[in-house]
Amino acid sequence: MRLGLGTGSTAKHFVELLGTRVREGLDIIGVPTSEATRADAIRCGIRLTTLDNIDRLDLTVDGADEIDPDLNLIKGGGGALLREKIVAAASDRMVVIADDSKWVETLGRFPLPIEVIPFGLGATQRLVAKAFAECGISGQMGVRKGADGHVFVTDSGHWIVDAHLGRIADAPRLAQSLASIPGVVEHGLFIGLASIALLAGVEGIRIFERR
Ligand code: A5P
Repeated sequence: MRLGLGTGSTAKHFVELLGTRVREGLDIIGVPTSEATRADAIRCGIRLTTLDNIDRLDLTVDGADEIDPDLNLIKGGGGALLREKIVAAASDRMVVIADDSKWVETLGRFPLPIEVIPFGLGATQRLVAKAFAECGISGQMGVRKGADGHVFVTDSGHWIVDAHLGRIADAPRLAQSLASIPGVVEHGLFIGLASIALLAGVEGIRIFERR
């Protein structure tokens, strides 16, 4: 199979377990969704390729920051949302793996990551605020900083604005609005991309399929 390899602490477990299977002879090739995952996959002996070399991926396995009952997601807590979305959109199926703390009735408790071009940030943020208002939501926005206090820069050289919205009543509508703003490279709403979510909790694993 041709696999998309997700990013984050949960996806890292998947990559490591996949590496064990590869060393036992499993024949797969992967496309990583971040430089961190690329390094992990190489360390685990997983053969890698790019989306320039293959047409489609059979499956992507990735984590999420929030999952709602329609299997719409917020992603990007780790800053990899752009490559994660490109890889998910190139995949026949996306399987989300998470613990059940990520399950929510309505998206928005987790701050929504929005990947932006640094140029014209003020103008971009004003249009983002307008999009929020048109969708009946509001909240504080801030440019993400790294642990060193400097602005966090994504693998593709962009910045991330985190929007604290609380509740996104109409996530598909907001996703469309944000996608049309010049200066917004991508946002962390993954609408209609996930096919299955595997949620681990104290009572075992629950499996949800997209309705
Ligand atoms: C990375 O940018 C994110 O989309 C992650 O997939 C998400 O933040 C989940 O990460 P954890 O598995 O570490 O919670």
